[in-house]
Amino acid sequence: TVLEALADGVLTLTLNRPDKLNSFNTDMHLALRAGLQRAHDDAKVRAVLLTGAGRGFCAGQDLGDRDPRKGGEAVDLGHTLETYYNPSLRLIRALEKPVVCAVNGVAAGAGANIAIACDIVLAAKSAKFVQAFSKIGLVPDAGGSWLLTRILGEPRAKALALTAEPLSAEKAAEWGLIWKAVEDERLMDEAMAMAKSLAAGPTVGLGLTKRLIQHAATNGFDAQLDLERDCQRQAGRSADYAEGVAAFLEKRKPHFKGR
Ligand code: LHQ
Repeated sequence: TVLEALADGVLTLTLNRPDKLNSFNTDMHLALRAGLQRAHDDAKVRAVLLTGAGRGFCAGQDLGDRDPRKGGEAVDLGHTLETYYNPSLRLIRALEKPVVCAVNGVAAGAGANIAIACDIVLAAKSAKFVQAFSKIGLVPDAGGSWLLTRILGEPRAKALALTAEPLSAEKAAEWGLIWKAVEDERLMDEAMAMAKSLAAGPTVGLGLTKRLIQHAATNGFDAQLDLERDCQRQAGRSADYAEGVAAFLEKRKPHFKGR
């Protein structure tokens, strides 16, 4: 249910239930989590590219799998979040390597919010983002209530979540919810080029940069200055920093090793 491919330091994870618009069932949750865990554990992985197979990116929860009429596990959605969604969201945010998301088609419900939890989001111009939750009596999850509000502010976050109106890729880019909207046929090439370039970068410094920017949302200025000091100390001890400076002074391209 999730295809994994590692090439040039990029671990590509492709959500793969195309006939269900890659909506999540238990298998796909476990497969995504395993892929993200591999990204943490395997030093050969220096960037992740997340995308979907077929015409959609991800339609959120497979509603057939969480039909309250069936009873049992389907009824406690808090359990579903804690057991299946939240671990993956935490892995994406905690991974100290860049995660690029190529939103190839509709991203709805938790699918939209998993996309925007990634570090750099590119979307096909035909893709749209739908906070579908309110249509079925649910609330935004998968980090969406936090991310949307941080990124867009209350007025836009509330309107999107309360109305479930689809947001086009171009509008999402204009609003700063994603990095950019690209022509459909260019999406995968651009996203892969971005992921490869990040994978060839100074992984330690990039990971610490991600950590810093994520902490800025909740730190005060003084705490953030302290965190910058600590992260810069760590980055300054990386082999890639030595290589970056040497390459600059020798007027050549750096060859980063990710350490
Ligand atoms: C689907 C789905 C789907 C099953 C399309 N499930 N089959 C967390 C905790 C626990 C439980 C609840 O949820 C959550 C978080 C969530 O994510 S809640 C939000 C769940 N997602 C939705 O409510 C979105 C439902 N889908 C839609 O609104 C539309 O399908 C969208 C806007 C995504 C796409 O519309 P279209 O492009 O018109 O495609 P379609 O509706 O024709 O869908 C294609 C097929 O995919 C279709 O199956 P069929 O057999 O008729 O071809 C759909 O039934 C199926 N599908 N989403 N979530």
